[in-house]
Amino acid sequence: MTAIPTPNLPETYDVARVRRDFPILDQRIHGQPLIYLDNAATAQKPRAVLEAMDRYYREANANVHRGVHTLSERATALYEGARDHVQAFLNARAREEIIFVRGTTEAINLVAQSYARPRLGPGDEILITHLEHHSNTVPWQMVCEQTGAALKVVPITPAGEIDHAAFGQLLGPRTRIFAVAHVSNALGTVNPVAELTAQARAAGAMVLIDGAQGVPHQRVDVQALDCDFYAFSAHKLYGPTGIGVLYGRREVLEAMPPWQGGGDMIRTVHFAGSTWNDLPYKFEAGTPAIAEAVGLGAALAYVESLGIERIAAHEAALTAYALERLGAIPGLRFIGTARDRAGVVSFVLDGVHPHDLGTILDHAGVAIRAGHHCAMPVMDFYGVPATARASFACYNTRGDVDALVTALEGARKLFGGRG
Ligand code: 7TS
Repeated sequence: MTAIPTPNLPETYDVARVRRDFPILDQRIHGQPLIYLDNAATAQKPRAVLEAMDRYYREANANVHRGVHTLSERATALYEGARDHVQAFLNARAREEIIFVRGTTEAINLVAQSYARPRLGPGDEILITHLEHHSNTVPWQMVCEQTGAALKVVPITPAGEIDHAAFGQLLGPRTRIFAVAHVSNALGTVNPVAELTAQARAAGAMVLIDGAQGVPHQRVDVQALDCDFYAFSAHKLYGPTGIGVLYGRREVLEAMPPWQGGGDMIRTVHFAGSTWNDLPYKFEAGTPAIAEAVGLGAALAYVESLGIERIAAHEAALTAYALERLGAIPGLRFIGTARDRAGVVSFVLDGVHPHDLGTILDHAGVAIRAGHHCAMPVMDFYGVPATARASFACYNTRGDVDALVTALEGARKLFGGRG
């Protein structure tokens, strides 16, 4: 197994130095310096990732696991090296537990179709929560439709936290799967996933954690969490789009049938029948996203070089500053006020539709997301059609927050806001 290199951690977090690693940040939008605050949608990529992918295509491009020629061996070593890297990053027991997929969405669909669909039937329940992204809702709705199982939803409190008492009541002998976000992308709530997992597993349920917003912002140890599945996307973790990871407990993955059929996932193919390859290849049909895996490996090395704990501390300080400064804007209401939160701040501004806000801010060079954030049930809960959302990454600064506040003040004046 390739160990993650011991990072040479700087004494203090030098955000100016970090910013220089991200070439895209050095540009103007509508004549203003780019302030990128849409990191929950996708994070920007450091030079190390861009160069690793470029180098792969220049020096090693070939298909994996098939050729005996040098380039194929190189490509295979790089692709499998990335898997080792992910294993170390998540502290999984074995490399076979790391399945490369297209992203969080595909990971959850894989579990829904390969784990849940063959096992569930009428009388069984799948438990999710009210703050899930659509990708941790719709695949379960589909599998309920296919199997006759029922979807149950744990309510949230007005602050946007999981209602723990209701969770305890909804969890029961019928609960076969509990699927929960590590961090809500719409509210920023950090869910107490270790505690929830322990409770769900004690009740006999399998646990899937949607880590799309978890992995970029805190250390994740799947053995400590003791979950059955953990899913994330590389592109929110400074890596490329088109690749993500499904971690699965080995014995659970062993017992699951393949999801997609094709090359690489088989051992033998005859018209009378086929047999399946070992883990993890059983779940990786077809030519995988090789350059993207290399990019993911480089992204993990980059994150480790900064230190995920340092990134988390930087983002926490920035979030506290943003809450203080945004909180002082008249007519601004936060959507989601959980005690434990990641670097996501959702809000609405009196008299200004979030979409208009997004456009006005863009003209000031400030990129935020405005919309339902693929979490329509969360919008329903708060009775809003959409929110504006600023989300932070390792390269954001207090100056970025100040620019956001200035742009919001401008928008408020434009729409005749008083205060
Ligand atoms: N789960 C959560 C919690 C997410 O935030 C997202 C993407 C997904 C799953 C799906 O990830 P994908 O990489 O498979 O698309 N969230 C967002 C967002 O907040 N804005 O754009 C995408």
